[in-house]
Amino acid sequence: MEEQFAIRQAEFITSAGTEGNYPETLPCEIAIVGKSNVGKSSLINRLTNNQKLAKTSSQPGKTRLVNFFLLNKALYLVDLPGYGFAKASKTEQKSWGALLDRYLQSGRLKHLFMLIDIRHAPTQDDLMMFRYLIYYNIPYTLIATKSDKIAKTKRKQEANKRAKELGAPPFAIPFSSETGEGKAEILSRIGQIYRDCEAIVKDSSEE
Ligand SMILES: Nc1nc2c(ncn2[C@@H]2O[C@H](COP(=O)(O)OP(=O)(O)O)[C@@H](O)[C@H]2O)c(=O)[nH]1
Ligand SMILES: [Mg+2]
Repeated sequence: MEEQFAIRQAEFITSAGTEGNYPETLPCEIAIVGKSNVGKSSLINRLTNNQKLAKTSSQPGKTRLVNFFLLNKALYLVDLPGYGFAKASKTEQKSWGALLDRYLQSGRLKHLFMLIDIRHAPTQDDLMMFRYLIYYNIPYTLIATKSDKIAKTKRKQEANKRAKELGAPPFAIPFSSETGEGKAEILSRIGQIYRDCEAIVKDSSEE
């Protein structure tokens, strides 16, 4: 495993809406997408060991803004609004699409963590989201959430199956915000991404 990104400090910076009021850019920004209730906010809290950092909810569709969290004053972790909440109106769905488009096309993000539920086949929205990120060539890592809900012996296999059903190479990291399973693997992924971001900055400053 690659060296882990050790999170020493984490803070909420700001929420942005469709007007694109994002904070000043940093060389490294990783965003998190997935349907509402899949566990995006819980993942942020587990990674940062702060249960209060990102608001979690058992009521789907509560986060309608792009939330920026700063790690070690060096890297942004971005909580994107969830998709696929059944009760959302057409207008709400449209504004969600506009928000996501605007963010993904801002050129800020270096990597996307796409979260899928380890227990269920991807939804139509998951499939659409995945096609979108392939279309825009966005580097991504798949994370299969709520792994504590299935038997330990099946986790790897089910996570990979979810990835395959999405149309991706058959690999997803099983993760549980309840037990912390997969946390080390995600932190090494962040470490790797962070070092890549730094290398890009170094290259361009030497030109
Ligand atoms: N058992 C279990 N529940 C989880 C896990 N992650 C999230 N949840 C629960 O799922 C619900 C939605 O989580 P949240 O992080 O708010 O999802 P978000 O809408 O994607 O940000 C909450 O009730 C969480 O407690 C997990 O890994 N295991
Ligand atoms: Mg959330």
